[in-house]
Amino acid sequence: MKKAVWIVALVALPGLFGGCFVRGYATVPTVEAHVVAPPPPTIVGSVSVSTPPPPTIVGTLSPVVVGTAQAYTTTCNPNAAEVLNGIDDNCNGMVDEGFVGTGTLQFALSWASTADLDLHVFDPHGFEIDYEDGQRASPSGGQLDRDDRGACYTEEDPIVTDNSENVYWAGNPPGGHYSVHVHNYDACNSYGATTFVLTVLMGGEAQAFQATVQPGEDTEVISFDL
Ligand SMILES: [Ca+2]
Ligand SMILES: [Ca+2]
Ligand SMILES: [Ca+2]
Repeated sequence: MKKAVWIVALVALPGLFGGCFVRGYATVPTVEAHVVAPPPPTIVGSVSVSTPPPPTIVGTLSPVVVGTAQAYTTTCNPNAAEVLNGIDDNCNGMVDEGFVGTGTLQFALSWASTADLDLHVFDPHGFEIDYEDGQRASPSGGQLDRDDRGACYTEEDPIVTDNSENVYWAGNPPGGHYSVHVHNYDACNSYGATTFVLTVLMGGEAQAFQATVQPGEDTEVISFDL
């Protein structure tokens, strides 16, 4: 076979034998580096997170006083320590933070007698949030996280000088009609009416009201539309 014929054969061989023709030299394979990002760290255990500032929500706070409640003037001081008393002591737009939950909407009830008062909040869906099992948290996100029993059940709550109940929405509360009641569930060793302060806080703005409630009485204190 002549030289030209051999060249044609060598070129045609890979096609004839399924591409198995091996040339007389080898190429060095290229190794591509694939960098795989590590998975995000897994947080084990609890993480201490400082209390965030209250989120702002759309709407204005304009409670309607239904009963005999009067506006109650509170004072605050940025340098004061927050204590459990139903008001914003340190002017930071949160009531009793560190003791109870606070958020976009909060209702804080406080009183000084030994009676067992109860805070009842009716949300726009008609759900009644109160101390009873199954009613402490509403599907709309509201919840009662503190129920105080005055001096009635000192075995459960031996401290009777910091009577306070609290209902709050951590996220945005639903729009609609709200109604807040206070019930003098049991006078215990109190005689006559108990004076209380109800503070409503929305988006960092607080208003406080003062009223009295007789033993056994259930009174609607404020209502408003959001
Ligand atoms: Ca505060
Ligand atoms: Ca306080
Ligand atoms: Ca109570």
